Amino acid sequence: MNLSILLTFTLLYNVVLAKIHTFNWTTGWGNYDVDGTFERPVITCNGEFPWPDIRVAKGDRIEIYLTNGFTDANTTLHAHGLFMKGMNQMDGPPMVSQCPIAPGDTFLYNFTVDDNVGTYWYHSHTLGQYGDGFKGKLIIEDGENNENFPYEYDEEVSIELSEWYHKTSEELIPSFMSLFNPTGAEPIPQNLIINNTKNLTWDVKPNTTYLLRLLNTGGFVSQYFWIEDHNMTVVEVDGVYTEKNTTDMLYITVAQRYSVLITTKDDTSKNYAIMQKFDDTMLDKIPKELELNATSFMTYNSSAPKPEESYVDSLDDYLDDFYLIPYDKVEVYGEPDYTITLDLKMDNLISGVNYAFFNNITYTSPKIPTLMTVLSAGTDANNPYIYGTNTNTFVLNRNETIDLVLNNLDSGKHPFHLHGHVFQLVWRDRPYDSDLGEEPHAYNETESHTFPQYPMMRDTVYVNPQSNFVLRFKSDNPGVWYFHCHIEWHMVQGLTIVLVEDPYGIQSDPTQQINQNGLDICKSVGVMTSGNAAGNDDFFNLKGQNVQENFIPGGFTAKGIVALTFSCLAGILGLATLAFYGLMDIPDAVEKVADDLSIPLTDIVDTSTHFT
Ligand SMILES: *[C@@H]1O[C@H](CO)[C@@H](O)[C@H](O)[C@H]1NC(C)=O
Ligand SMILES: *[C@@H]1O[C@H](CO)[C@@H](O)[C@H](O)[C@H]1NC(C)=O
Ligand SMILES: *[C@@H]1O[C@H](CO)[C@@H](O)[C@H](O)[C@H]1NC(C)=O
Ligand SMILES: *[C@@H]1O[C@H](CO)[C@@H](O)[C@H](O)[C@H]1NC(C)=O
Ligand SMILES: *[C@@H]1O[C@H](CO)[C@@H](O)[C@H](O)[C@H]1NC(C)=O
Ligand SMILES: *[C@@H]1O[C@H](CO)[C@@H](O)[C@H](O)[C@H]1NC(C)=O
Ligand SMILES: *[C@@H]1O[C@H](CO)[C@@H](O)[C@H](O)[C@H]1NC(C)=O
Ligand SMILES: *[C@@H]1O[C@H](CO)[C@@H](O)[C@H](O)[C@H]1NC(C)=O
Ligand SMILES: *[C@@H]1O[C@H](CO)[C@@H](O)[C@H](O)[C@H]1NC(C)=O
Ligand SMILES: *[C@@H]1O[C@H](CO)[C@@H](O)[C@H](O)[C@H]1NC(C)=O
Ligand SMILES: *[C@@H]1O[C@H](CO)[C@@H](O)[C@H](O)[C@H]1NC(C)=O
Ligand SMILES: *[C@@H]1O[C@H](CO)[C@@H](O)[C@H](O)[C@H]1NC(C)=O
Ligand SMILES: [Cu+2]
Repeated sequence: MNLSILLTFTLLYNVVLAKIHTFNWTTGWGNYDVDGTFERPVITCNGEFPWPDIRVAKGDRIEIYLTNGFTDANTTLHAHGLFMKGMNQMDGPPMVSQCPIAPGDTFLYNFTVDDNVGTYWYHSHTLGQYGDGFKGKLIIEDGENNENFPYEYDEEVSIELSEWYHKTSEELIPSFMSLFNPTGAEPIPQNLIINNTKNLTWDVKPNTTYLLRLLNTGGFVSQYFWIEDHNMTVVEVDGVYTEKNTTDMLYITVAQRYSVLITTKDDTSKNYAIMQKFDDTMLDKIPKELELNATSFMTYNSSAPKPEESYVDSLDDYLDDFYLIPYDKVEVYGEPDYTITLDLKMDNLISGVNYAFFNNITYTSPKIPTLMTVLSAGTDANNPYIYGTNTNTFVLNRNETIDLVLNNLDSGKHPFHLHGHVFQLVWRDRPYDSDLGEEPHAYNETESHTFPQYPMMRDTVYVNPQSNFVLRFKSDNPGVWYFHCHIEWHMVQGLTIVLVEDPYGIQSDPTQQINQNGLDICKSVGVMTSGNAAGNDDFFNLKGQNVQENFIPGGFTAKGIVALTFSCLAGILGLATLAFYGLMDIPDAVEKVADDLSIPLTDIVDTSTHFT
């Protein structure tokens, strides 16, 4: 066989094997009782809930026609963890790589899965929508029937974990981002769910090794996960195969995935508890009625009794993912060419609303999707200024080693996700506890640190309270990529940066030009498709750009300004107007504000005048 015949044969062979998976989805609303205690509106797919799984093999093409069936909200879809090489416009975040899809419009997400295998998910990237149910699993087989998976197993099964609210995001966001919530306390979920239900039964066969794919598709709280009297051997995290590591408990932040091997017992006389537990340190308040754990059932024998809940001695003994080793043993990349340092904090702006900041900037969407600014800016595309001064946009050169140093000045844990990449977690510091008088600990770049030889790689990782981590990755994927906290509440508060990676590489790639469908949805939603962050053709004129509110002026404390703004508002507008703006929807709103701020009620407002 000569070379050209061989090549033709190989090409044909590939064409035959690579499948196209087409989905035609319309969003909508329907009423469902997900947790068995309360019926509420959820986001449906073609009128149904939950959303379907996607299962493809590496190399396949996915085509999703997504029609916005809402009457009053935009939407978009993101395939979480997929690299989207050369296909940045299919990544999903609105005003980053595409325009929002307006009601009635259809956008075709058309991409091949070239470089990813393993456990992923898709979800709306429009604020709050995935918490309302717009999400599903996306499993990528490594070869036909997953034949290239590096470990042996008999059966495969997936389990999706999440928290669940009884109110919709539409109801929760206005009271969360309000004067009535000056500490930025996140809404408390009502339940833990599993596979979009509770009390799940997993029927298992004895003497069988299962590949169990676990996904936390929640929008807020991390979960501990364990199965009574069964070990789990981790073999994949976020699409990266690992050396085996056996544990009896996992800690899974929102957006993370773990694949584990579980070998069942050869005795079918007894059933076992599958346990989920909230990381309650992430909850500002723990209401008495909130059940912090949920029990499901690993069932060997349906006529044997259901198990009781299973306890663990300590929640501290979960597998620390820092120590996992990628199966491919990728060595720690060399010294960085470029380092981005981010200081995270939460604070109030002048309106009294609590926001999240990186380096004092709360992400404020540009007027033009950043990818379209890249494509229209010519040689100016490598100047971060044109992307706006309120978007935290960093420009990365092609094929460099990048360090992302994150200093968490906040007392909460945050799970961070980078689009378009997996990164090496080269450093993660321990938690620092303000209750023990410890100050937030920033990463000291001049100190010498020892990094693992084969750092763990994944796409979502948590930072400890008042602590820091260092992520290292290669800028080998030209595109505009979000890096953000995956707690949806913190996204709403602006905890995001944007990486413009190899802008000239984006410009010169024919497949990276915005397609007609992409241009059409912009036109429909009234967004221009060229210009700088302000929509100006003079790229160095940012007049008219979107910016955050002012900081609280010196001399005032956050508490003081909140109290002042609150009493002014109440005084000027009166109670009826506040109610009109939906600000009074929270029961005992004033008491709550006073309590959150630990100040007397009378410091906020003369209650006898305004609130009787
Ligand atoms: C998708 O479904 C809608 C409604 O059933 C139909 O009108 C449309 O033609 C379908 N589109 C494709 C590409 O199949
Ligand atoms: C789960 O079990 C509890 C207690 O028996 C019950 O109240 C609830 O409705 C069940 N939930 C579902 C979704 O089956
Ligand atoms: C949809 O997006 C456009 C463009 O950003 C915006 O002007 C409009 O307010 C959005 N619509 C809704 C309902 O949020
Ligand atoms: C999806 O993209 C591929 C590659 O650009 C193209 O060949 C194919 O026609 C597209 N699919 C549809 C339905 O437009
Ligand atoms: C969880 O749901 C998926 C469908 O999304 C299903 O394939 C799987 O079997 C379910 N897991 C269990 C343990 O029932
Ligand atoms: C789990 O693994 C540990 C350590 O390898 C072992 O001591 C223990 O017996 C195992 N437990 C079960 C239920 O297999
Ligand atoms: C499990 O396998 C062992 C050894 O291979 C065998 O002795 C036992 O009977 C099997 N148990 C069941 C329940 O099939
Ligand atoms: C589960 O939560 C309940 C109530 O919140 C508590 O009484 C029980 O001890 C918890 N069980 C476990 C295993 O943590
Ligand atoms: C497994 O994880 C533990 C930390 O939980 C770590 O100490 C150990 O080195 C890891 N082993 C392997 C082989 O990854
Ligand atoms: C943020 O603002 C504070 C207070 O004004 C200042 O001390 C700090 O240097 C600023 N941080 C950055 C990264 O600009
Ligand atoms: C960048 O790196 C990729 C992957 O290592 C390589 O294929 C590509 O040729 C490199 N590009 C340049 C301009 O060095
Ligand atoms: C950082 O480390 C260097 C070298 O050990 C030390 O001199 C310096 O004081 C440290 N800086 C801080 C802020 O701790
Ligand atoms: Cu966060």
